[in-house]
Amino acid sequence: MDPRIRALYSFISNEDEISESVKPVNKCLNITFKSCFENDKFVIKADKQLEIESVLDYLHDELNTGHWSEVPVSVRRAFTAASFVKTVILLHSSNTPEVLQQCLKALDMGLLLGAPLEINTDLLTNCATYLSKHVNEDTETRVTTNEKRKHNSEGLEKFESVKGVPVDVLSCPSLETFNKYFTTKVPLKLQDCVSHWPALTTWPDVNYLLKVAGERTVPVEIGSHYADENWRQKLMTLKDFIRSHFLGESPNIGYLAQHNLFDQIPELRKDIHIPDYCCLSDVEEAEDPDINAWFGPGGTVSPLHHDPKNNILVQVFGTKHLILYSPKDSPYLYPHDSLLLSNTARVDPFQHDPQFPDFTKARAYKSTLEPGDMLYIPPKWWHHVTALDKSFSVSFWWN
Ligand SMILES: O=C(O)CCC(=O)C(=O)O
Repeated sequence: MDPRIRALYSFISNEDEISESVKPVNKCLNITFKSCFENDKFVIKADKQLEIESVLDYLHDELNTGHWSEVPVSVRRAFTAASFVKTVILLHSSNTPEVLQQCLKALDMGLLLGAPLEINTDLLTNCATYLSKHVNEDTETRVTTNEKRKHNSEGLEKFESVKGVPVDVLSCPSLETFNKYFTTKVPLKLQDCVSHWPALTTWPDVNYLLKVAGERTVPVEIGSHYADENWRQKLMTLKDFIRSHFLGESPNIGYLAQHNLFDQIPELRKDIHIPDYCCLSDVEEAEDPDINAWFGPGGTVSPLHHDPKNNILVQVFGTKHLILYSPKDSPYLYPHDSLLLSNTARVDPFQHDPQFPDFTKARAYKSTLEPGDMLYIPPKWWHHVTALDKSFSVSFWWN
C-alpha cells in the first residue's frame, strides 16, 4: 500500500478513541476508505463520493444536535477525517479549478466544524494552504477599490453626542508602564506599537486578501448586530463576502466577526504579531492569546457587552469608535436576563431610553481607533464598537 495512503488511513483507524455513539460512523468511514483500495492501489469509484457525503451528512446532524459545547470531540474528529476523505476522493476525480474549490470548501468545513486529529493536527490546515495557492492562481480575483475612505459623518456626530471621558493614550509605553494599567485594570489606548506588522501595508489592498484567501470559506454575521432578532450567521467564501458585503452591493450588513481566521489560514497569521504586552498575566500558567479577526464594511456594530479575558484590540485599517464602561457600572447597563446574552447590555449608549433610568449614572469612557492603534480592554469592561468605515481589527484575548 502506498505509504502516504497508509498514513492517511491511520488517521481514522483508532477504534479505542471513538465513543459508542460514533462507532457506526467510524465503521462507515473505514469501509469507505478501505473500499477505495484495489490491489493496494487507491481507486475511487463514483459511489464513494455518495458514501462519504452520507457520512458527512450524518455527522453534520450529530454536530447540530444539542449545545455545541456538548458535542463529543470524537464526533468532531470524525468530521475532520471525513472532510479529509472527501477531499481525497474529489481530488482523485479531477483537478479542475471547480473541483479544487469543492476540495477547499470540504477542508474549510472540516476546519470550522471539526476538531484537530490527534496525530497530524494540522492536516486540514496544511492541505487547504497547499490547495488554496493553486485555486487562487487559477481564479480571476482582482477587484478595483479606488474609493477614498469616507468617514461616516452621522456616526461621528452620534459618537460626539455621548458624554464621556477619553481613555488615556500612550505611545508605545514600556512594559512597566503598561503593567500599571494592567494590574489596576484600566483601559489604555496604545499607539505606534504595531508599525512593523506587514498587515498594516498588505491588508488594506483587498486584492491581497483575495489572492491569499479568496476561495476560503468563512463565517459571516448578517444583520445589524448580534443581539438583533434578525441576526444570523452564514458560511461563504471570503471572495463572496468581499464582493457582496465589504464592497457594498448587499443591503444587509455582513461582518466577519470574532473568527479565528489565523489558525484557519496561517498565511494571514504571518502578517501579524502577538503584542509584547500579552506576556503579562493574571494567572500562573497563561496560554497563548485567542486571536480573532473583525473584518467588515463601515457601519458594523458590536453592541455593548463584556468578555472574560484581557483584550488588546488592534486596528489594522479603518476607524472604530469605542464606548466603554467599568464593570462597577454593570447595574446601570441593564444586562439581558437570558444566559446566552447575559454579557450583553440592554442599553444602547447612543439612546437614553426611559425604560433604563439608571443608565444616566453610568460613566462612559471613549476612544477612537485609527490604523496602527490598539486598545487595552480589561476583563469584564463593557465595550460598544462601531466601525466608521471599512475596517479590519484583530483582537488578542488572554488571561
Ligand atoms: O471590533 C468589534 O466590532 C468588537 C471587538 C470586540 O468586541 C472584542 O474585541 O472583544
